[in-house]
Amino acid sequence: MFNSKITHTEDFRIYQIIDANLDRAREGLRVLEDWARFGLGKEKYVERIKNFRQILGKNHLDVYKQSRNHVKDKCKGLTHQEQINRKTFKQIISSNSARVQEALRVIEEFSRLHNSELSKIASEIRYEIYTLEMDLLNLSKCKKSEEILKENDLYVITNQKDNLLEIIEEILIAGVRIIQHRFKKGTDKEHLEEAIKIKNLCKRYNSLFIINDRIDIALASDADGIHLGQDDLDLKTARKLLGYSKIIGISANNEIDISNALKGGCDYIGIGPVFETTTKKNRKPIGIEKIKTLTKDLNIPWFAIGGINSNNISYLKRYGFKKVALVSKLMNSEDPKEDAIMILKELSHEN
Ligand code: TZP
Ligand code: MG
Repeated sequence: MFNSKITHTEDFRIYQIIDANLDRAREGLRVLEDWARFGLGKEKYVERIKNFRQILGKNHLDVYKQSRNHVKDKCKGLTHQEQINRKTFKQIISSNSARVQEALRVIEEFSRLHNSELSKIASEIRYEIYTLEMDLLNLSKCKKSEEILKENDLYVITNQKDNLLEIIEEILIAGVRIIQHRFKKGTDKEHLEEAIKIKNLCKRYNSLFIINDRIDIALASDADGIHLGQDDLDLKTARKLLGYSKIIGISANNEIDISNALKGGCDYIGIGPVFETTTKKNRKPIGIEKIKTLTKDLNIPWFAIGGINSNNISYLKRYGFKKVALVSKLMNSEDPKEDAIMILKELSHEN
């Protein structure tokens, strides 16, 4: 409750501190809110931050605002070099979260004696800002991966090869930006070692690095995401283990699997085999028409897979397929760079 009996100069200074810090906290929150809104498009976070701003707004009493006129602030307008150096969204999120947390801490301390309610509110919001900051940072990282997924139409999956790193570098040079590491034979140690090497290559070329099947290898190699089939660990468990900063892709070939993948919040879907494939010999193609029907209302990226090569891409494109994933065409290529360039060209052609 606000205790209005205190009215000497010292109290005006306290009110002024609270006034300045309420402004600081609300401004910092506004920066975070706008990032959640325009940068991430995350309504849930926008509402949460707006709610904090409104609570602080309601508690920004006139006595605090009026104190501005009573004591002159000699340090007004000072800017720290750090503020000028802030460039990345990560720096902006972190520094504004810190600004809000610090301001709330000051409010909490200075309002304790005359406005215990505000002190409590400041303390509660401050705690929430710690997790909010982590969420915004993780979501922002994910956003970058989401953009790569959205903007790139060729997804290349690896096979085990002696010269795999060379092949991968060639196709990265060609402009491929999504690589999935598929490792079926060998020890976990070999798996992780190879994953880390490919991850470092992908990082150099600003490309997404996805691990097939294995969440432990994805975590240990700090991959950008995981690709799971219907018999692998379920999406909910994967999300729990990987958090929101990682991409999760799902192989889904029927209405139910697609609907479950969407409900579970997967980031992209792989659908196939569209044609006969030697990479998964026992799988019958599901065909173009079926895939067209299944993907009619899909509003996340999806990749057709299975038996795709430079000869059938234009055919797929005529059916409205925009994104493809492939293994053998590039893994068994005599000239992976040249073939990757050809396929990328085919995919980018307007029909
Ligand atoms: N999932 C469905 S088909 C397939 C996978 C992993 C293999 C595709 O391989 P290829 O060599 O591009 O036909
Ligand atoms: Mg699998």
